[in-house]
Amino acid sequence: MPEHLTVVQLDTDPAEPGRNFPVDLGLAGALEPSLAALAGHIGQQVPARLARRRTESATESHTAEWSKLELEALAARGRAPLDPLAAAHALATSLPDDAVLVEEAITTGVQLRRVLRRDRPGGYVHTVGGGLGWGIGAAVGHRLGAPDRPVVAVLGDGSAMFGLQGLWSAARYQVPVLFVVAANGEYRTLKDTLDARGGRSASQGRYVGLDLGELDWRLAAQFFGVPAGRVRDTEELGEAVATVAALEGPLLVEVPLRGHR
Ligand SMILES: Cc1ncc(C[n+]2csc(CCOP(=O)(O)OP(=O)(O)O)c2C)c(N)n1
Repeated sequence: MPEHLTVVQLDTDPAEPGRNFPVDLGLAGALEPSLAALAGHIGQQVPARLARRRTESATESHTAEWSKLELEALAARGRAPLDPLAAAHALATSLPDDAVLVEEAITTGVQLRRVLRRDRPGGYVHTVGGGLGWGIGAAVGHRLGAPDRPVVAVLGDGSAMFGLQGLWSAARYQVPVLFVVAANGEYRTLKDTLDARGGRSASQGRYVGLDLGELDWRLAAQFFGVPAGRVRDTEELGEAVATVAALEGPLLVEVPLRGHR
């Protein structure tokens, strides 16, 4: 969050504003009438022409940023191991409109949030806490609870190992979920964090205990009875995601990704 911004949090629960992140002003109230009241109030503060100009300029800069990002992602498409932004873009742009994306993808999740259009309520599932291991189970639960919407779970390979047993439930109850494992073979975010701190790991290029090594996710899926494949390029990833609605049971797709170096 840029420092000069004033953060106002509106929530139906008065205990929520400021609970997880600091805010300048907390408001409690039902969202729809509160937003309508705020819009009326702000409408009187800002002249209509100025408001229109600001909206237009924000729209323009957003559109320009979006086009630049999209070009960057498209230029990075190619064969496995995939570029994380290209993979995130292929995934985000192939998702059916009504799909639910359960995202426990850590550094790939950062790229996904840059390119994902989140305009459908309930279409993006994440946690506020940082504990790993919820993603596979949450995806299975989501699909069981709301069977009308296709579910794609995107999981870091490290994260997937914290709740791998959820694949047993997916297989046992034949839950149609597409599990996409972002396989960079490492805990990339922890390496990135060490880089940001500028200590000995970064200067020596030595990251103790943060490599997962060669893991074959097709075999992990097979162990539980979940069919699986490995994508060879960005296009195959897009195809797997685009056809998620046709699944009749679980499917796991391993996506070899470029990692920290
Ligand atoms: C239960 C639990 N154990 C350990 C951690 C610490 N942790 C945070 S991110 C992370 C690595 C995630 O790796 P991966 O899912 O492969 O994503 P990547 O960083 O490579 O994108 C770990 C171990 C945690 N958040 N929760």
